[in-house]
Amino acid sequence: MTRGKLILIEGLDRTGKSTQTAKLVESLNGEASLVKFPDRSTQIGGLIHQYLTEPDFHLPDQAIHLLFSANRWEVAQTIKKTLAQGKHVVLDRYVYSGIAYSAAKQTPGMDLRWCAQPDKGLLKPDLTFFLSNAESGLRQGFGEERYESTEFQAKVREQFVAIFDTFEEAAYKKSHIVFLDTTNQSITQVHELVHSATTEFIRKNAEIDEFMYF
Ligand code: NYM
Ligand code: MG
Repeated sequence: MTRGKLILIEGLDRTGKSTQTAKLVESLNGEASLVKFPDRSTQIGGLIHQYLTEPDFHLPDQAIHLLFSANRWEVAQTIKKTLAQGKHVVLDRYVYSGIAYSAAKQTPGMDLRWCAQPDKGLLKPDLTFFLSNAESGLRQGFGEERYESTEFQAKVREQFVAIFDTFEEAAYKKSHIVFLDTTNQSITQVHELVHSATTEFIRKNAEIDEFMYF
């Protein structure tokens, strides 16, 4: 039996990641499980949730960055076990969000390389979708959490571009990345694109059995 595939949906806030990851898992008919980052249900996730939702909850940029990474390490073994059992894992955000949101703060010393370091050794996705939507800032609820301002999202977008354009290629073996602009597309249309690209990828890469790491 070959291992399951690690499939990631990334993007800025309110671009439809949670909807699309849930629909993808459902459409894979029990062959996949969903993992969302941050996982707010753990102790570390609880601190992250407080940081995101309580303006008076202060943490140094370095500390919250390491907590987001620790939150991934908490479930790293579970993800690997699931894949080893032949089941796919669909991720709602992962390492790239970790790097992009922290680097966007432009805190002295926290460049892409620094931000990428704590996630070194985590499993690398086989297939990544990057969702963008010109109207994401208009979605309901936008602005409720830290980082949800049009200004900051523009900075995060720049960091995502830098990661996928140059840094990713230089630092690691490149994984498959699909860029999807979902502006003016319905949930169903986006889902059909994501689903068909995923099933085709799984079919074409069925024999790939070695794990890839950041
Ligand atoms: N976020 C998410 C980070 O800053 N670093 C990370 O490593 C991860 C996984 O958390 N604005 C930020 C991006 C989001 C926020 O995520 C909450 P979501 O998907 O909106 O619940
Ligand atoms: Mg959000």
